[in-house]
Amino acid sequence: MEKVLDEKTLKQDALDVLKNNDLGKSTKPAPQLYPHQWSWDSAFIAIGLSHSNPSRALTELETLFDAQWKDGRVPHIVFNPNTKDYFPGPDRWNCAALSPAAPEKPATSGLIQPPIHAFAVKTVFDVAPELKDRVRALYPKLVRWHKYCLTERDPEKMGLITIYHPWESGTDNSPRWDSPLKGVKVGEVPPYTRRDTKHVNDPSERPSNEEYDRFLWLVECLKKDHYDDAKLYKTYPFLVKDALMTSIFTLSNHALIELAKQLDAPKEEVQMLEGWQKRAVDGLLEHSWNRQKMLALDLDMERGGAQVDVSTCAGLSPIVVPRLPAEIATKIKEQMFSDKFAGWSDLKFRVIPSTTPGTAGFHPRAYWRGPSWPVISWLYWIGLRQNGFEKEAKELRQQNLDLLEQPEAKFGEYFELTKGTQLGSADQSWTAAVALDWLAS
Ligand code: 9WN
Repeated sequence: MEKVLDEKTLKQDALDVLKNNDLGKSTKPAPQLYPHQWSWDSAFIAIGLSHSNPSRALTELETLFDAQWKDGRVPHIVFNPNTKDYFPGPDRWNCAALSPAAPEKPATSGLIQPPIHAFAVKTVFDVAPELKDRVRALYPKLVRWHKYCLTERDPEKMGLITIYHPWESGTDNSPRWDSPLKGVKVGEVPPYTRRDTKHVNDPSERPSNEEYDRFLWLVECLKKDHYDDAKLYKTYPFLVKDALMTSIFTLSNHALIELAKQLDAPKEEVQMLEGWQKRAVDGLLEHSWNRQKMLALDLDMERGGAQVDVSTCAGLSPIVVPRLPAEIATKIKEQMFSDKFAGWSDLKFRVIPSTTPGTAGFHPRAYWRGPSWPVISWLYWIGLRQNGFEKEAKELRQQNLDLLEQPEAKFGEYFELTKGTQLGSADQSWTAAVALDWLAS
């Protein structure tokens, strides 16, 4: 067996990945597959960079928030004008022409991704209090972002964030979306050429052409309604309350409340943030948490808010909810290390599968349908520690580091479960970033 990398080498390699993917004021998620700035990737990247260069870490988020829309949404992609090698690019989204809320420049997509940014800003601020003025300047933008999530994306006031597209979830091809997507009748999609499949070893690790047609049809529907939330809510064919997105919101919103206090924000504003926190936590526990399955499930709003019954890593997401009731935290921890997830007997490393092996929609190599994403293990490592499960957190960290220390792991985007083989892109920024945070902890 080939010798594994030592931690010092792993750290240097991780720093090199981030340096090579650095676009100046933001970082691309991967050298070729993802050549622009992605929203939640940048938050993880900032956390990874916080240990070596907190100022650059904050720049990452400042650049992202410079592209914030007037309605508060933070776009899932901010386009890098120096590359054309990505589809769908700025012309296909056409946001500035279609929506008065979109910035003229930079060009962005019209979707969102999980709001982990306030948590990242707080992480950077904790290690670099001297950045207070810059954090103060970002703070109101974070408040507007959270407001967007819990108003425009939750007109029912259920406390759960609605997504319009699997790309918003960050877990694009998860079986979570199979049933809601079935209800979408695909119309005429303008012609296009995929570029993503040429940047991976095996195109079957990426979504299929049929799935891509569906994704692009949804983009056409968003454009027809000018990315206007009120209109979309009436006519749009894919409205799903996302459990993972909402759990992440509570983690981040809790950090935002702490930031508000540190920055002496007005009392009423702190109370408003606390109100959102309560609403989101209650929403998750009342509507999404399924006691029998011991998983948080998404709600399909096109089917009267029915829970989508699948077993994926998103189901474990309430572990990141601050002040989660101990009884639920224990159930999630047990579930996480059961044979459905990190305790599955065929795993080479005891990391968290994106979908429970053998269940509906599972595929050992396909996108979000089985393989493990280190970034998800990292998120749940945070959650385990937050709930006092130190032993399990330590073990999860070590197993992920063992996986990443294989010389052929190369900071993969995701990994096959039984052999630990690297899949998707190599040199993925957020994988390097979470490795840096694990190594620093
Ligand atoms: C579409 C960049 C992004 C991540 C997502 C991941 C993947 C894009 C894609 O890559 O999504 O946004 O083309 O598959 O699913 O979580 O932010 O790393």
